[in-house]
This record gives sequence, structure tokens and C-alpha cells, in this order.
Amino acid sequence: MKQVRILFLLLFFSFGINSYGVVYESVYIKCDSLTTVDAVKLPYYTFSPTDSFVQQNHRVELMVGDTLDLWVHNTDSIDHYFDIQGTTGVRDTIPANDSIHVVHQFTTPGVFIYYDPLKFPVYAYMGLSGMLLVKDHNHASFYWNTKEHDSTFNYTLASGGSVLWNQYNPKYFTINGISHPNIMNNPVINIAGNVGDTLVLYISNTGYGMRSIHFHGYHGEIMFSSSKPATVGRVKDTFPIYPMEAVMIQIVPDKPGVYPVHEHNLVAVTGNNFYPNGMFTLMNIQP
Ligand SMILES: [Cu+2]
Repeated sequence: MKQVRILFLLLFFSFGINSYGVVYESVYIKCDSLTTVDAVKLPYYTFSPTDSFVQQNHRVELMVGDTLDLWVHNTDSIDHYFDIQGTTGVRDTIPANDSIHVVHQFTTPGVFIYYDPLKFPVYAYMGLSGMLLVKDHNHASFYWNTKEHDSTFNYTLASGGSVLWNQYNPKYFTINGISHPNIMNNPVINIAGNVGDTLVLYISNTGYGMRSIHFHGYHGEIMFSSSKPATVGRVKDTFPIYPMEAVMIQIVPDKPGVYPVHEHNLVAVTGNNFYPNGMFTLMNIQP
């Protein structure tokens, strides 16, 4: 009887209080072009949320314990692949003009990059790499899927040519597909809150180059890293993020103010050599 009661309590806590859900999502592999900050069009792909191309990958959000029920539709004329970093058993081929159905439960919090591993890093670089978040909190959150772009690489790869990655020379730097000044006042990108709030910034580096994200005015704590778990708990103001790494940084502002948060590699705050057209944002903290 006692065992039965304990089992009942366990079931109650598992299903009654946490109430794990199922999150239904669809993404569409769409081939079109990325319009840069100076209106250049680069051949580009995204996992768009509908059958119309948008130049930002759809962001998928779950709470810990939720099951993702995802359809991935390949509207392209070639086969693609699909995978979610940090999971096993998800990777699959999606034939041209076909779809796959992915069902996966996420039991740990973090940032998971979903992407197309075809000819890696070619299609992840060409845009097919987005963020999947598994949260264990309800704090104000901000999301940066960061990429950099070398125009000649996009043209060459789109026409079936091959590139020398050691000659990569990116000139455009985007957060969620856009650059400064278009990212200013974007509530998903620019961190805002009050003194004492817990603010969470999720960053993925789905480009081919390194990131070095610099906070002015505040320090943050690394709460999660997909590839450097030993860095969790470090409190600092500059965060190197490797290609295909995703991190979660928590900031509790100790004073009001408006301060830059930007890529510390100076070329990354330019767009086709013009400053400040890259990864440059402002953090706005009220008393
Ligand atoms: Cu700085």
C-alpha cells in the first residue's frame, strides 16, 4: 500500500505539477536571398515558419520535459538533411519536395542548434541553422542567432561551386538575419529590463567564424554551453563562442544605464566595411 502511495505521488509530481506538454511546430526549408544592410542580395536558405521565405530561421521554444512534435518540409529541388545538435536519433534525410516528422522529448535545459548537415558546413553556412531553446525558467529572455556572410561564398556555393574555407573573408554580420541599425529597438535582440531583474541572453554561433561578445557596464554568468560545459558558472564581460556553439548567459543588472553589447572583433561591427553596420546592440536598464 505504501509503495502504491509513493508511486501515486511520483505520478502526481511527474504529470500533475510539471504538466509536460507537446509543442507542435513546422519549418520549411526555403531557398531565396538574404538582403544585407546595404541592400545586396545573397543567395540564402532558412528554415522559415511558413511556406514563404523569411530571412530569419524560425525559433523553437520548449520548457524542460516538453516533447517537440516537428514537421520539416523540404521545398527545395535537392535532398537535404536534418539534425538537432545534442540529440541522438533525430538525424534524417529529407528528399526534395518531401517532409519528415520528428518527435523528441527534451529533458535538459539548454540551447540546441537545429541544422542541415548536408556537405557540412555548406548548408548550415548558407543559412540552414536555427535555435531551439529548452527553458527551465520564465525570466525575460533575448535571442541571438549570429552568422557572418562572405558574398562570394554564397554566390559560388549557390551555383554548385566549391570554396576554400581558409580564404573565408566575411563582410556582413547578422543577428537573426539583420544588422545594425536594423536591429536597434528589436525587442528580441536588445536587452532591456530593470535593476535586479534576471535577464537571459541565448546566443548561437551558426556561422563559420568565432564570436567574441562584449558587454559594457555589466557582467554575465554562463549558465549553459553546448560545447564547453567547463565554462558554466564563469562570470565575465566577454564571451568567446565557437562555430556551432550555443550559450545561455544570465545577467542581473546592478545599476541603471544604457550600454553597448556587441561583437568585439571590430570587423563584426561593420557591414561591407562600413561602421557600425554589424553586431552592435544596446542594453537598456531602468532603475
Ligand atoms: Cu566592447
